[in-house]
Amino acid sequence: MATYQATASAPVNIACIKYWGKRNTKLILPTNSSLSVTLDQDHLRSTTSSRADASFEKDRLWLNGKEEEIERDGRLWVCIDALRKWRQEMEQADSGLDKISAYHVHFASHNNFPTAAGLASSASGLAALVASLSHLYSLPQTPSQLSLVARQGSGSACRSLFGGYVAWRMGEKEDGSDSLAEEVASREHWPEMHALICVVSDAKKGTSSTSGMQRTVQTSPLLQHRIKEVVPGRMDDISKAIREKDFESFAKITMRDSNSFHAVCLDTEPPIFYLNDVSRSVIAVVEELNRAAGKPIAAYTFDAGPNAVIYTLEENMPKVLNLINRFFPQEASFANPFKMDWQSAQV
Ligand code: 2P0
Repeated sequence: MATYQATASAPVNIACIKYWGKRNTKLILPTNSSLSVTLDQDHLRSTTSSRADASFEKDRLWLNGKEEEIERDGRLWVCIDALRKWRQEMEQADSGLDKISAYHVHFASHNNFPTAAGLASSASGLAALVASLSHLYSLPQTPSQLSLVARQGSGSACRSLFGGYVAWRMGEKEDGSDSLAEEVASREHWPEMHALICVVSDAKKGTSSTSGMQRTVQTSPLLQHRIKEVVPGRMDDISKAIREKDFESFAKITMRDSNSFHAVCLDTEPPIFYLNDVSRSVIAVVEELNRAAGKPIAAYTFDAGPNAVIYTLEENMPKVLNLINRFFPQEASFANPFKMDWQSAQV
């Protein structure tokens, strides 16, 4: 008897223009477009295998070896259902195809980085799951079409279906059919770009992104300014910087957008604090490095937690590493509650 299985992996992506806020929480439609860089590194990925079999009694998922429930109408369920419907349509159009859409599917997913390291795993995890099931079903859909599904698993996941520099266009339609990810430039276009991941804390974050961003939507006047006046121009400017490989502009926009995102978190009621003292020291060190260089040669960015990602060109990585090691020595990490670990990634 034929076995139907497929494996796919997807890397973590780190946003330069941040996604923060939904206009539709069910369909996961954002209040602004966003842009990220997908880290092309073997040890920051999720890998998911899916297997369909007539003997399976229900869909099941194991995440890092532990079974997680697939709630009916929950985010995962919605993704599986959407892909299964595409497969059903194919089977209806071509009677020669095996009717595997009728089988239940088992998924096994693992991250090759510690989930507790505070690095977003939902983006890579959901993207890997969608890619894996679409392989299993031999779906003809493009990565952008698949991103419509991954988006409904976790907003940022839609960007992890592409490598390189990726935009998630917020779209205008109410049904979300134009809220999708697309490539701005391939990784090969600007291979000198590197990212340094600085794990400031591996504690689980206090406020989840999902609940935090909706509190911001409900209470922050500053968010309205950000989504209407600030982000649209930045999306254009950073895309141009990427196309022209203009690191100075890329860095300035990236740092300002990270700060803008954390400002709207602070403008939320009650306020959300993701940065800690170490995060702020990283900002100070990078600002000083850039001041001394006379131009931006490194760019910090922070997501919904204290960990820093520093973008820099390969030629400047030794300088950045040297500085980070000097100010945040690894040896001290065990004694220091604000420990800092780092990993260099080519993007
Ligand atoms: C981003 N973040 O653009 C921003 C920056 C966090 C800060 O995408 O509710 O986990 O699953 O759509 O995708 C985190 O949001 O939230 C996020 P849901 P998600 O990367």
